[in-house]
Amino acid sequence: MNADRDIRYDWSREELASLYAEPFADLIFAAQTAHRRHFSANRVHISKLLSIKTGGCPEDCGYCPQSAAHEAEVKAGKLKDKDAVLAAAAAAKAEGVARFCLGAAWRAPKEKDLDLVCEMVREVRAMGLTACATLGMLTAAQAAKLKAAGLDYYNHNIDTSPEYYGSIVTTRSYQDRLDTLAALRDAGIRVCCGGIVGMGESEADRIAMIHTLATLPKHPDNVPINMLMRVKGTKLADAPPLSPIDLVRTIALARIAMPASIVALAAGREHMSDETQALCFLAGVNAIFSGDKLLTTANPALEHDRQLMARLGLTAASLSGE
Ligand code: SAM
Ligand code: DTB
Ligand code: SF4
Repeated sequence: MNADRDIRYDWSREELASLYAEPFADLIFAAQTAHRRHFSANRVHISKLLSIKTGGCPEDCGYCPQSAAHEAEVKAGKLKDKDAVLAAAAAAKAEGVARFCLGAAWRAPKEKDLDLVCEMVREVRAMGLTACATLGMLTAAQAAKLKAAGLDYYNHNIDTSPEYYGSIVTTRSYQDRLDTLAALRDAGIRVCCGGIVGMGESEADRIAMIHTLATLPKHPDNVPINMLMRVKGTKLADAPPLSPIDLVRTIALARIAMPASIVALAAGREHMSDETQALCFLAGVNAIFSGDKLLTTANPALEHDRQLMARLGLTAASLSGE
């Protein structure tokens, strides 16, 4: 059977809600079936993040320690220089990482800064790494510039449901996010787009978030699911913890609704048991970030991840993506 035949864009919220509510074993079985139709079941893509410009961001995203509206213990810095970025990329490559992602705490890049990032992207790719970036909102011309520099992926999350978005961010709209996603698609850059769970959202919000992603004109190539890292000083520092079972159900839903997309377990692994992570892999996760730091928050140590992958019989996808 042609594996692409099960890629659908006509999901309804009701249909996704009834999948989400299925008996756990049935939901996981459906997710595994979808996963195995499109991917090698035990292969995981490993990316590494580097914050190239940290803190002092003018946006007020309630979850983010880098927002200037928050009093989190993040020191604002300038754009890192190219040599420092390339040294970090070389170290990541030596650790077996295939994708290197440059993150900047900007609402949108300034032209001069974008040119510097384009130079970094060119050199990261020349090292044989897949290059990703997340720099905030982009115009069509900026997306085209990044494409010309060879950028493989751009991360831009919708974060949550359209209904809940305004309770989390007020300095930009859901439509702004969708507009940047359209600019990326038009430029031919692969899209990395997902969201965050554990922000006090309802089950309906989690389902609506997956629905939004699965009914975009094209499914994102990568879907990162972040468990909120609750950071002191941010608006969501005291958000009620989400049960890992709900995280796993959300992941399974993403896997079923977007079967050919890479689904990443992004932020939050630091506070998850090995068993929760094993369930996430079982539900269709096939990507993680490695290294003990994400952008500003903690992530499991490389050695711990290596052992966990070995215990689960998971292997890292190579630089060629196989
Ligand atoms: N400033 C750019 C933007 O917002 O698009 C790029 C960097 S931003 C830190 C990348 C993504 O990280 C956000 O869209 C959000 O989904 C995620 N993120 C930020 N803070 C987080 C936290 N405390 N816990 C989980 N995910 C978080
Ligand atoms: C994504 O969805 N998660 C990553 C990546 N894309 C850029 C970022 C997580 C950041 C977590 C908070 C921090 O470390 O500052
Ligand atoms: Fe700025 Fe991005 Fe953090 Fe929002 S998520 S405050 S845009 S760095």
